[in-house]
Amino acid sequence: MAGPLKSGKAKSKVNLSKKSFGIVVAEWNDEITGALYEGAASCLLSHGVKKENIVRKNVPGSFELSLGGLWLAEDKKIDAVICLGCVIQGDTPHFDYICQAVAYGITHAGLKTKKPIIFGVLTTLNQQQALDRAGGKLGNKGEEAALTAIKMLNF
Ligand code: DLZ
Repeated sequence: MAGPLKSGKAKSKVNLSKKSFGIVVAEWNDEITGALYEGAASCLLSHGVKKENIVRKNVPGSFELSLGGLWLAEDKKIDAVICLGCVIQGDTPHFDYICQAVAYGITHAGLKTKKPIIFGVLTTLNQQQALDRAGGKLGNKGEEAALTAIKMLNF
């Protein structure tokens, strides 16, 4: 296999109908992050996760995903968290600061809570690269993030 499972079905030994997922969605670039959410949620549903066991929370931007993810993971009812965002490079170095901060923050939140907190953040050079990865010609990274969460619950 050249990389992780990007779409389709993941085998699950755990009963996913009994698992709860938190999905944190950044409002910046909401056309993209909305599509990532649809990909993640439909993937979870197709694996037997109950609709009522998918909790969506929005945060303003990708920078806030770490704290939003941490808060959801601290909830005893939540088994895994998926963080969805899209940072598009601009003229200033904001891109590097936000990407580094959110990558570190999500890692830290997972280690602190000992729960899977998945990094579903697109870090692209332009809008087209983001569209390609949010249901376009390169698939949907939200779906990939959901499959990663399922795999981690099967660790
Ligand atoms: C400020 C900012 C900029 C310039 N670009 C993005 C972006 O491309 N994607 C994204 O998710 N958020 C962006 N933000 C907002 C920051 O993530 C954050 O919400 C603000 O800096 C407030 O903390």
